[in-house]
Amino acid sequence: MSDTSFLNWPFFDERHRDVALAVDEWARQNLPVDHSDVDVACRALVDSLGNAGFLKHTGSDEAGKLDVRTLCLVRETLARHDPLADFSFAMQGLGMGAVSFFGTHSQRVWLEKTRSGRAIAAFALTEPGSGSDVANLSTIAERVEGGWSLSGDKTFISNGAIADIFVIFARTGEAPGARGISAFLMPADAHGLTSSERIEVIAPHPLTSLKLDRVFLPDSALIGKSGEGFKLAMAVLDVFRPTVGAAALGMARRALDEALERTRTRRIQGEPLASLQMVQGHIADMALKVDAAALLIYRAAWAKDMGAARISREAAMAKLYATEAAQEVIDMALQLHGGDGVRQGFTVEALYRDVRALRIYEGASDVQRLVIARSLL
Ligand code: COS
Repeated sequence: MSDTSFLNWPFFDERHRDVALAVDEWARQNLPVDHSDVDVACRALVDSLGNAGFLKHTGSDEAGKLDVRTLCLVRETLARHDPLADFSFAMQGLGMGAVSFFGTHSQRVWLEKTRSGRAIAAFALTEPGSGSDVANLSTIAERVEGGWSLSGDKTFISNGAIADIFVIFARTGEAPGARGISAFLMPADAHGLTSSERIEVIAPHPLTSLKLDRVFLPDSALIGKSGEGFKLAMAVLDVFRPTVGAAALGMARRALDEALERTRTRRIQGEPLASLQMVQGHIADMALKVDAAALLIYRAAWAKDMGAARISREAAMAKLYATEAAQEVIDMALQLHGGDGVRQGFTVEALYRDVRALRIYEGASDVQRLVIARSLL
């Protein structure tokens, strides 16, 4: 196992240490899984993570509690062993985040299913014409008798083809821009909803576009108040952005472990690579980035768990720093592997591909800079 001394930091209680060790033990026995068919792999991962009891941490319990430190610890541990397992875990949380925080009693029935692995969740926000610019999304939800009729296109929807339930954002038009958007709970079998295009990416996972053609959703599908969907989306992202940082941290820890192993065993001029001071300098920089990322991530998670109303700045700092630092740590680990670093079948080669999207999804790095700067200005 990687260095676990960080678990003694004052951010954590005994239950956090227990969960981190339990997930690591489970991951050693069950991961990595076969990625040759990612849809099959993700369905199986949701099933096995549910059976192991870990998915309960992805949503709030009956008392409304969701522990962000636990979410982060599970994500970093899974990502260290198999980034696809982290993806399957994380999507249950992000997908159902709005229901966790703002769902009605009847909407929470879905949460029970996603927290046990009996249903797969997805978060449908991004559109072909609006990625970072959420306030200008154009999927329309029109008022009809007994509910709403939704039409439009969504894209880059993780779990798009395999989800049972979506939280979807659409324009209800109370006001222009951010103040005219609402959130809805939409089952995958809703009439008029199709998964329109498969999107193949640098590190494959079940990613598709969605088409909505007059999809009827009843009044009971509205999450929170109409017109407040933008704030709701941002509140959910505030909680999940530190967890993206945690996934990046798990990948960076793994890369550091791989670099340590490589430089201790690979010999140059009769000595281990690690005996070179220049290599030691790189190792030191990697370890520094790992710890700095962890401090920002668990500061944000701890602040939320302690009851902070809003952690936008802390969350943005955690996501921005941890994902950028992980990219650098993994790049250096790859470099220290020489030619083997770019060979398929080597862990660092896969990590190099796996980490890249994290600097883009759930708010690209420049969006995080914007959030941080606005909080200061
Ligand atoms: N929590 C609660 N309310 C928030 C909020 C948050 N974190 N962030 C913004 N708001 C509120 C603002 O206070 C403002 O409210 P008022 O109209 O009452 O003043 C409203 O929401 C609009 O905010 P703002 O003017 O900052 O919106 P912008 O259009 O400028 O957007 C960014 C801000 C770019 C930060 C936002 O669109 C964003 O995060 N984009 C990235 C989206 C993303 O992560 N996509 C990935 C999807 S999942 S892969």
